[in-house]
Amino acid sequence: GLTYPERLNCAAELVDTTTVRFGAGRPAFHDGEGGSWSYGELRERVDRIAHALSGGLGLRPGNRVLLRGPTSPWLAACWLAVVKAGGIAVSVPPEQRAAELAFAAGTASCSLALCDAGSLDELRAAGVPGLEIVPYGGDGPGDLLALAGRRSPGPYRAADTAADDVALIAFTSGTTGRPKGCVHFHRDVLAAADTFSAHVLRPRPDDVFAGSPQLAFTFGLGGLLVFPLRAGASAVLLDRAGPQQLLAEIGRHRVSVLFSGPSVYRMMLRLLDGGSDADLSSLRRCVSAGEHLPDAVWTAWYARTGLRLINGIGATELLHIFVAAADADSLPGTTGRPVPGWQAAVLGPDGRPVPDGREGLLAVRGPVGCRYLADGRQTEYVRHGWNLTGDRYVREPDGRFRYVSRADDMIVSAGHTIAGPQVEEVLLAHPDVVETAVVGRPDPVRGQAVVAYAVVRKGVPRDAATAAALRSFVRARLAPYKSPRAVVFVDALPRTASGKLQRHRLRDRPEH
Ligand code: 3SK
Repeated sequence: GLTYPERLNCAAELVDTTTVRFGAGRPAFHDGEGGSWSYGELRERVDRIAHALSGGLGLRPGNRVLLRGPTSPWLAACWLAVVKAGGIAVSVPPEQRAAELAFAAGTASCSLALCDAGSLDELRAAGVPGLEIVPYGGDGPGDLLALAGRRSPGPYRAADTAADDVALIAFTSGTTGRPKGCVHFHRDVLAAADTFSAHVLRPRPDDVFAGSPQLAFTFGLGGLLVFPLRAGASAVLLDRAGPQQLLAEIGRHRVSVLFSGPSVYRMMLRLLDGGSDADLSSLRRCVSAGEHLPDAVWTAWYARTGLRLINGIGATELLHIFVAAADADSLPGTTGRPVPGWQAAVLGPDGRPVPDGREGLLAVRGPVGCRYLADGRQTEYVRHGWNLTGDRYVREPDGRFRYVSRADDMIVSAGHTIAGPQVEEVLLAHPDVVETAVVGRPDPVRGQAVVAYAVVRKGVPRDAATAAALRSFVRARLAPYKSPRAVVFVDALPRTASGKLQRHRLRDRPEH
């Protein structure tokens, strides 16, 4: 098992220990505008901000600090400074609006907010009583960096935190219902790096990390901050990079480790098929998580790059990835095996493991646990010492775990149980389909009817003939009862800020 000293500050480990171990001159961050920070510069800036926080701003260990801004080296430095000073980082994505900010800041009892200048109005509009709002990144009066001064008051001594003191509160992006705050300790942050990253990614100090997830999500926090810094590597920190920008930055920075989700890989593939001359020769590790990876994306990425996508499933509740596949284990149709340090099982309705080959609920346990911030849904997520992720899986006889669906994505139609994602997978193999979501619509005869929402390629008629063609495409490949009774053409699918499909919004649609 992983053991950490009783007193541990994860930010000090990530910045100070790494700087001493690998050298202050090595690159830590690159931004999207040609700027780079060395580890020495990162350390000096983190310390300067930490001095300002615990000096002029009166931050005390245990205080919660809201962080809102585009992913950038300065946002990363603020996160590290808050945690180094013993504060608790509560990151929210820059897309969140006043009501969502008020919910996060209120639920997490934040007393201070650090934000980019562009976030000021929205944060003020949130009207959170007692919340001091301090911008960073400019140099005006009241700005964090002006408070921090141009010259360092010297090294900052990290707060003497315990390994199981809280370092961060991360909100689930909420594919359904109200977001939940997930509480994580200093040791959890390092455990994510020392399990998934150390054993599956196996990063090297000369690696350059980049990706599409934002630092506000734990997927991005791990992939773009914690994992590179733990390994002495560097990261390209980009503001909401889309597929086009990502392709360009991979070549520009010689990115070797890429973090993204299936839909961004799919969009990058489309650009590459459309003649993009992006240079991907530096890539050696490509991680896909956040959503189920369709086989077609795995196969096309392999054909295009010769790289096996590292498929993974993680959760905000458990900080990062706990089941994954890399190298020879990475094949289409499997999420892989428990990451070393983690255990996984598939449980039946009685809470006991089902035989291999049978479907059930994925249950995992390991060095990081789910601790919701004052939310009764804790007892649904944690049962009998297992964390129940809400995904249906099969464990194959060879020990690999195969994704079936989200537990609430099952459609029960005329006595048949149908996994929406299985139908989606087939539709995605049709050349006219760009994106799709398959859900159950209440039906007086069948209980539920299978309905496909589809985004089709530009120029393809959104008419009855195309719908019929898609339905027969599915019928030719799956049992006929799985074929959609209706196909609804849409411009885009509803997604959370982190890109996860919100099937419940389709189920709730009026025309449904
Ligand atoms: O959704 C996921 O698969 C995930 C992966 C890593 C970290 C966080 C999340 C939610």
